[in-house]
Amino acid sequence: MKVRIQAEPFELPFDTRTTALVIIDMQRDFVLPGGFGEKLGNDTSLLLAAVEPTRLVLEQARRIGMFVIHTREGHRPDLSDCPPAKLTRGGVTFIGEPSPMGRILVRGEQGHDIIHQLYPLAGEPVIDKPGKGSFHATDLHQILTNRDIKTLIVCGVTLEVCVHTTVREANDRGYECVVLSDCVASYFPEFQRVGLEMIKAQGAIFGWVSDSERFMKATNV
Ligand code: TIU
Repeated sequence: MKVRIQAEPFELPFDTRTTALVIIDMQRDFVLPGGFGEKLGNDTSLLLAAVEPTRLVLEQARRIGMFVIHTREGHRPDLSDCPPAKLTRGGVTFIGEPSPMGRILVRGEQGHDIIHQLYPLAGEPVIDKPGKGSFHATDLHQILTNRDIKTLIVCGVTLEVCVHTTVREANDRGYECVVLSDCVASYFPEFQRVGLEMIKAQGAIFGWVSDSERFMKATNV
């Protein structure tokens, strides 16, 4: 299905058959108290605003048969894939430490998994990534290439960290990325505002910005 989405800085045509919805790191460790996000000193409640709009977009994508991919940031239990510089970021180690949701950012732990509202269905690939970007040290590009994916509709957290890194990586690999402003969130309101501005500045320097409502309009045909 060929559609057009209203977006900034300008409307973008895409084909739903060559488009993927990518939901980045909607994990308990970032979104709920007790996990990595809170340990870093953040108010995790700010991220909850993105959950319901993302749920509606996910429901719509599933309804129209759009390819859906989820990502999770985290590490092997022995932390052998965690760079020392990441482990001690800020001079304090949280990754791998115990929390009320299990060991922080460790695969297989409760906190590492995706929140129930956005839980993947069977058949929707889940990309486990050791970095902030979803392409670094993962098979995401291969999976997208195999499906002939050209356009990414991007949701998730946090905007200025894993969403930005992923969109920048995707743009350099030739994908057109549309970030849905109400389906992404930051621990810092100022970063949310300026993070969206950065993406669409200079004639969509590395992507487009739209929102869940305009995604619905574009795909309700
Ligand atoms: N700290 C922060 O804002 N984000 C991360 O560490 N990872 C993601 O953005 N997923």
